[in-house]
Amino acid sequence: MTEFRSEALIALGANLSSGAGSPSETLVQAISALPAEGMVIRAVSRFYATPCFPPGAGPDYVNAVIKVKTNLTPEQLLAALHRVEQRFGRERQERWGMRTLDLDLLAMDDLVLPDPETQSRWRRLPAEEQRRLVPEELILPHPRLQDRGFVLAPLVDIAPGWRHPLLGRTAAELLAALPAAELAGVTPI
Ligand code: PH2
Ligand code: MG
Ligand code: MG
Repeated sequence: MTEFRSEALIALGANLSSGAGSPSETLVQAISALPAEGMVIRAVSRFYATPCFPPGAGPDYVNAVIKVKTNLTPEQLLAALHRVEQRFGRERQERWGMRTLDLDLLAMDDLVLPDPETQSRWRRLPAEEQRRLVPEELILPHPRLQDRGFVLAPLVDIAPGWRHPLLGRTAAELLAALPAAELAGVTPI
């Protein structure tokens, strides 16, 4: 079979060296580990050096976004991403904001999970609650996708026409709507 059921967008980030090497080397090796987990890589963005968010919480990141095809369900895909994170991860993460590898599922087809009301509630969460609250269930699209230059800049490299299923805006439109400060220092490597 050459037909895959779904297309997924995945954000990659790292700001600490791993067993694979520098953050960029970790991202390259993490991408090459995905086919064995049931994903076919369809597109890879440029790699970006990005200032850590929130400022001061750790070293700068390297960020990228990829597009994959898969027959995995969203939950299976998330579990596969967690396995790859663990393979490149450290035993402990002492501080929030520092990580050897972060793989975030941004979106899968035009799925909204668990339902539009819940996705919208997480998307509209006030900034101070975003620091404290972590959803226990998978929320799609990723609730912070529209806010982050380090996600939207690489996303627009590979999927400028991807449309947010609830906001109705494309990735390119979301990037254009970002405050300039969100893109300060977001630089292709
Ligand atoms: N990820 C975080 C926290 N802060 N900052 C940047 N620049 N890039 C990230 O990927 C990132 C972050 C938590 O996942
Ligand atoms: Mg993340
Ligand atoms: Mg994550």
